[in-house]
Amino acid sequence: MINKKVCLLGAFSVGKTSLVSQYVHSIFSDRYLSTIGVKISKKQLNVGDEETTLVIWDMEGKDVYTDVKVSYLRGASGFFVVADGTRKETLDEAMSLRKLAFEVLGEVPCYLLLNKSDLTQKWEITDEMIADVLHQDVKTIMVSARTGYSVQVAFESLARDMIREGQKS
Ligand SMILES: Nc1nc2c(ncn2[C@@H]2O[C@H](COP(=O)(O)OP(=O)(O)O)[C@@H](O)[C@H]2O)c(=O)[nH]1
Ligand SMILES: [Mg+2]
Repeated sequence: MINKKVCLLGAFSVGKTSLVSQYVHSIFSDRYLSTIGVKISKKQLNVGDEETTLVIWDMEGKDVYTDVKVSYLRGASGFFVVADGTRKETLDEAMSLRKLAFEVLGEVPCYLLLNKSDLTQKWEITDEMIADVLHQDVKTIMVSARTGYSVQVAFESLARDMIREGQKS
C-alpha cells in the first residue's frame, strides 16, 4: 500500500472543495461551505498493480498567496492547480501558484484543472489562453465538479504520474 499526498491549489471559489467531494464521494453540493484550515480526504485506487491511497489536502481560505504555507505543501508527491473557466484571472493565479509549489516541492507531477466546463458558454478563458498554457508544457485537463466530467481521469492521471515518479528513485 502506497500513500501519496496530493495538494489542491487555486484561487478562492474555483471549485477545489467541490472537485475533492466529487472524486471522493461522487456528490456535488451547491452549498457554499467556507471552512477554515485544511481538510484531508482519503481515497484508495489501483494504479496498475499498485494499491494506492491518495491523501488529498484541500486548503480553505480567501487569500491563497499569504495562506499557502510551506507546511501545507511539504511532503506532497504531486498537486493540482485549479482555475475557474468563467473567471480568467484565476488562470494567472493558478499559474503563479504552480510556480510557487514547484519551488517548494521540486518537479513533482502537476496538472492544471480548468474547472466549470459545464458552463462553457460563460467562459472567459479562451482557446488562445489554453493554447498558450499548453505551449508551456503544462498538463491541462478540462473538468466539471458539477457533472463529474473528467474528475476521475484527473486524479487517476496524477496518481499514475506520481507512482511512475516514485519508481524512478
Ligand atoms: N457550475 C459549476 N459550479 C461549480 C463547479 N465547481 C464548483 N462550483 C461552484 O463554485 C463555488 C465554489 O466552489 P468550492 O468548491 O467551494 O471552491 P473552492 O473555494 O475552490 O473550494 C460553489 O458555489 C460551487 O458550487 C463546477 O464544476 N460547475
Ligand atoms: Mg474550498
